[in-house]
Amino acid sequence: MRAVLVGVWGKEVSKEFCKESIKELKALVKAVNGKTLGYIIQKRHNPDQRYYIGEGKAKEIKEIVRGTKADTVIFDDFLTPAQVSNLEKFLQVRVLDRTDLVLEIFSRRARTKEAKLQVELAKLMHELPRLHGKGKQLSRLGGGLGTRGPGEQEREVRKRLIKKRIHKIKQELEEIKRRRREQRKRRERPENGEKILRVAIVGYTNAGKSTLMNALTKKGIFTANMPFATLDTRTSVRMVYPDYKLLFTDTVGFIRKLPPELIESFKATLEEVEEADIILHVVDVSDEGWLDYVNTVKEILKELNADDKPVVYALNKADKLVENEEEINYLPHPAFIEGDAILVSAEKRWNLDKLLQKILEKGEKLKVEV
Ligand SMILES: Nc1nc2c(ncn2[C@@H]2O[C@H](COP(=O)(O)OP(=O)(O)OP(=O)(O)O)[C@@H](O)[C@H]2O)c(=O)[nH]1
Ligand SMILES: [Mg+2]
Repeated sequence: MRAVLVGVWGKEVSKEFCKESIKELKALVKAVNGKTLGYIIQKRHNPDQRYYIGEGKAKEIKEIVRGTKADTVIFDDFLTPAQVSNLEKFLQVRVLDRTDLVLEIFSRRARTKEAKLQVELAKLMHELPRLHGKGKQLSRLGGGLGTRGPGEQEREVRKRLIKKRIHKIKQELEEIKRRRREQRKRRERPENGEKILRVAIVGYTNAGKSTLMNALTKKGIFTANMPFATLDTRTSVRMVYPDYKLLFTDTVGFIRKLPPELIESFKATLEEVEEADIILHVVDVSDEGWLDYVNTVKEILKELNADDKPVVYALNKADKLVENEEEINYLPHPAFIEGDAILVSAEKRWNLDKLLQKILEKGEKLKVEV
């Protein structure tokens, strides 16, 4: 894939945010082994019905596509099916939006049966309304008013098939969810008076969640410098003192403008977040935009009904800011976080004891309140 990227800023989106978002889109392109040849951003208050961007900009993009020999143009937003087909006709190359790209990464990464089903569900849910849109349009192209356009019947058949498959997948996921719940119950049954604290590790993609989980529990979970390395929820145990059992769950990373179909499909996996006693929010503080990421994650937590849980922030990758563990103490503490944040390095295992201590403190408080 040789891609040109397109972003829009304006009333609600600042130029900086738009540029950050484009940078992230670049990482997503890389994750599917694609190459970004250039990008273009436009200030615009309302998306154009036909092209999303203005016609002048569309012409400019066409020039860039020709000059760079790009084969794909990727929009950093959600396009309507009509916009996609108008743009493809005009630009004469494939047009994708952010959702397409994220879905593609997810489908390449899915390994377990559950993840595969979730991704398939998201793709089908994404396709269904688009099938409809394209249908209408093609029949309009087909000419005569009221006549059925070419292929409409096939689309009807496809639509029925998709609906059936969606139903089937949902049933299967429901079954997996049920089994998972049972497993959880068994795992959480306390033995001889031990205390159990469920900690869900959440955060922006690539923040270091899995690395931290590995460092805390000595599990060998796959980590990588790319978005969405983790798609499966894994839980593992860390004993603290003889009688305190911490159950850590690693989760799929969050991202700005996460396609709603994906949140919906991954709800089963993210149920562990809803069930957790404490949220361990991992942040990559070596990234300039980390505060924006924190807010994105908070918003998604809200959607998962998990925004009222106690949160401990692990401000990760501190090793990129200072030379050694000692110096962490001299880093300014981010004021907005009110004392529940610990600077750590998951990779160098810096400050992990302090982090555990903080989690336990929160846990104790919970038990008192209950
Ligand atoms: N320098 C530094 N790099 C780190 C640290 N923790 C994680 N990383 C690196 O950051 C990258 C992402 O780490 P992961 O643990 O896979 O991140 P994640 O949050 O699980 O990401 P996804 O599962 O893709 O959402 C990897 O290349 C890690 O080696 C850290 O404390 N310091
Ligand atoms: Mg991970």
